Amino acid sequence: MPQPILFASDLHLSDADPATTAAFIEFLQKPAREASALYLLGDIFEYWVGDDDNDALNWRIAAELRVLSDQGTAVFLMHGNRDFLLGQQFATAAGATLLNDPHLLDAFGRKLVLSHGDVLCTDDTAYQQFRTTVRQPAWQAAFLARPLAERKAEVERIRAASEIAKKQKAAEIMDVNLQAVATLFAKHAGADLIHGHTHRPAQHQHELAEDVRERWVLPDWYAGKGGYLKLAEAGLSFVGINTEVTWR
Ligand code: LP5
Ligand code: MN
Repeated sequence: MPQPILFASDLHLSDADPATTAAFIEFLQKPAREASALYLLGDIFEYWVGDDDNDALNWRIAAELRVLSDQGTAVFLMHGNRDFLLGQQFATAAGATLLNDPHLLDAFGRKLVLSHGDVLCTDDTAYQQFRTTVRQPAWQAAFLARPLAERKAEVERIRAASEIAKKQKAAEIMDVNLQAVATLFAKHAGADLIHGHTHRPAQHQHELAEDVRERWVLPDWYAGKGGYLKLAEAGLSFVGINTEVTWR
């Protein structure tokens, strides 16, 4: 039997939530070892200010991912809106491959588009403007050239501004825009979509002109609870971790 492929996102790992770090490490040491590949689709960390941040948690996670990849599970990392500065140094330490967003996967006879999901939230124009700025390579190089402590202080300011901004936004504008989803589907004939970011785990059907596509939304992990998607011969399914949340 071919080994399954697993997908998770939005772990938001930080020293402030040790239960989630423990749950994630248990996930890496158990179900992930039975998989041929693990796709982490962004926001693995609460935030990332550069690969030169020697915070113990960061390198503990790199080491755990390295053990996993060394024993035969291919590890793929996609950037999220909080850890888009994860670089090649971390990827190499983790034995992982960095992916572009979106990434097309062809496995078990089906096509899947993988994305963090933030790019699909096109109604959130303030966020998209922010994203366009901070995703520019020149801007990132200038940010990474600043001292580590300054970068951390800047991120704290942005997080605070983001929390205030989110309180003023209607819930709908922080979800994916259906036209943006349809446009992505149109570019990838016959593919279904897996994404995270919105923290609204569910399986949606999108009726397009020519066919019906599936959109699977990954859950966030918090206080030791989370979950992942498993792709195997039987199809896609959701597996909860320390949670009663179940959905097809
Ligand atoms: O992450 P989440 O789900 O809480 O909110 C996101 C959007 N917010 C963000 C910001 C991150 O949460 C925190 C920053 C991460 C660190 C990045 C590392 C280094 C970068 C260094 C940058 C100097 O992504 C939030 C969305 C929400 O998802 C739902 O989709 O709404 O977007 C915002 O709230 C953004 C605000 O609307 C506008 C921007 C406020 C910040 C302004 C600071 C100015 C700094 C100028 C730099 C260009
Ligand atoms: Mn996110």
